[in-house]
Amino acid sequence: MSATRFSESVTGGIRDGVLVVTIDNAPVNAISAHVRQGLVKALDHAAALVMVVGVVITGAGRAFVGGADIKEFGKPPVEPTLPEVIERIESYSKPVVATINGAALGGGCEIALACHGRIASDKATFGMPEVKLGIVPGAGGTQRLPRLIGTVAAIDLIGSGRTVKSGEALSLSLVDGISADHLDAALSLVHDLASEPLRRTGMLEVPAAESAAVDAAVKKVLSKARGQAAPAEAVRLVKAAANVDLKQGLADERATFLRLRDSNEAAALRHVFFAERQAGKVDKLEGIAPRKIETVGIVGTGLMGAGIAVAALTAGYRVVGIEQTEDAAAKGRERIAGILDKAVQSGRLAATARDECLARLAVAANISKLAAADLIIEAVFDDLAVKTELFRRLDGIVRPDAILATNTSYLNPDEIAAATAHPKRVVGLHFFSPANIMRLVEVVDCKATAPDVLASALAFARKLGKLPVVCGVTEGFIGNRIFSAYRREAEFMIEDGAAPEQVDAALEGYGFPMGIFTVYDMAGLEIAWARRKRQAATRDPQARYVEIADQLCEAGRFGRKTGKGWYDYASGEKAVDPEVTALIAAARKAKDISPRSFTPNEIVDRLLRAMADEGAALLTEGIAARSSDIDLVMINGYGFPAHKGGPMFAAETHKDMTP
Ligand code: 3H9
Repeated sequence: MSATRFSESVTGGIRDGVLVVTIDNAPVNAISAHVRQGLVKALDHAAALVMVVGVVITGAGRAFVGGADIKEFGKPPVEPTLPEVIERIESYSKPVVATINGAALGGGCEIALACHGRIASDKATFGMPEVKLGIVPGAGGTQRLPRLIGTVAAIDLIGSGRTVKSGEALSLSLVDGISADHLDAALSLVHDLASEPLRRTGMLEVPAAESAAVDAAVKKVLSKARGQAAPAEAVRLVKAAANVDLKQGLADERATFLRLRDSNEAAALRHVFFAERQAGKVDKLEGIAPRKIETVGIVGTGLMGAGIAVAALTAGYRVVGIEQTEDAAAKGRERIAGILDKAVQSGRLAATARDECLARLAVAANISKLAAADLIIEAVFDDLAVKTELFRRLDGIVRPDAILATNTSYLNPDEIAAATAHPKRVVGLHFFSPANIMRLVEVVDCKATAPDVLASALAFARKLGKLPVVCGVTEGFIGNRIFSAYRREAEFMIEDGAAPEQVDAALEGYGFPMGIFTVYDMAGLEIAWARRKRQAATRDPQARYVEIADQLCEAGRFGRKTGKGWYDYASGEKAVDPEVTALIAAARKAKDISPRSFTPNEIVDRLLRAMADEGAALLTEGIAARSSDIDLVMINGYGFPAHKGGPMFAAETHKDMTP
């Protein structure tokens, strides 16, 4: 098969009378201008050759086509546009079959939809993740997908942006077949199709759907939208496909795509997309190989340790859990098995995978079992004496090349490292609870951490499927330091006249799933109280200090678990408590503060500024390497709405500083 080059990224060769067109635009075959130009040239070429019966389109490498080139968004348009290319494919006089060898996402899926047949490999995945970028599909996806798989399934896929594997794609009728020899299967499909009228997706009727099922699918999508525009627009367009002709539906889709593409929301989500791909990249680690990690020791199998164990087991590691007594070890094993069982019940894990995980797990009361571990993570009580004592003991037990990680939230990991004979092998791995679910891990580069230890910690976190963000040593690392500044500012506003429920409502209106005082009650007030008491002696006496949270704790109001905190939970529901209102009023009076009113905009604006200012300090101090890392920490650890881009993005662009 001699190859013809149609553009820098598109080549073709004739096989069995079919032009096999390959898109090769590493790393993900995004549809850059030269891909679009190459595809049109390839179609022109095949149209002119009488001996060619049809065309197969496939991708080089691991992806079929990863979607439109997101880097082109915001730049002047270059002809031909993707809708033009797709229209050309759909109306082509000879059969065009997509051979989907890997990810067919966004515009990649739209190309496949416009073809006259689709054959998937068993590694193929399909999705329309546009809503995750704050946009809707812009090359016919909202109009063609419902014609092929029905309105309800199309609302689910486009509204959620989720990706499906080839098996599910086949059961949805998104593809015509799955084959290990997908290219051969596609060639034979072209020959079959050549003898019959072509099935053009855009010409199909949208199958009738029950309105109750459509309403339920819409409700599900909108319940997760948290104030974002794109999911509602996507759902509207998919529903319209059943009622308007293709041309009108495509025009509406295109106009919506272009409007959303230029919105603040889309800019914020693009920022998050690229921020995630930057995270964990460290210049000084260029060329440094991570150490091999196969067995992970976890000291402490409480809530946090068990969550970490589950994350490590499901990523394929062997895990050795350590407890102080046989009884505690048995309970730890039960806790880990319980989390795995829940994952099976909710369909996130296959029962066979759970059994494999349990076969790789040992929980013992004998710390010497850690001699086999390549990485040891401590998840014991957050107390300096406890942790330093443990690390000192580990020196005599673990292998000389084993890595020691601390999961402390607030203690100084340099002090923990100093307790060992080899501080170079110590690193921080700050997981968020529940550790098997939360994506964020702050990877703490301590004073003495060796580069290959840091590289190993990053590689480990990535293998767990986590989002690792590197940070230096500071009280509370990136997230808790910003959270403290955020909480301090919220308490200032309470003292000045805002009510906790007003602050929470303003934050929820901005897109946080929960306001800060509700979060505070969920987490419990006592840990921060204990820390404030520890810090009392060194606190700047001139700095403003709000006593209200201390007074709530003194009154035994530790949050949800004690039935009351900033709110009252006696009825089972969160309710404003007149006792708290009175306590706040008394605190204001004691300081001669006349309460003033706050608008939701002012509340959000002040909280965003407090976060961004603390973030700027973290950058100046070299604790965070880039402001986008700070955004990721707040989005993935503290509920900051991704569609606002994170506090630093909101501050830098001056967008959405008021909602
Ligand atoms: C769309 O299609 C709109 C259409 O409806 C309408 C148009 C008219 N563009 O994730 P990775 C880069 S919207 C440009 O680590 P993986 C990425 O930045 C698009 N660049 O790889 C990174 O660069 P670097 C809808 C892209 O193997 C490198 O590729 N499509 C794009 O873990 C590797 O990325 C999507 O939203 C892109 N589209 O995962 C799909 N995609 O090395 C987005 C990636 O410099 N992409 N890059 O840091 C993905 O979900 C994953 O990249 C994918 C591969 C699953 C494909």
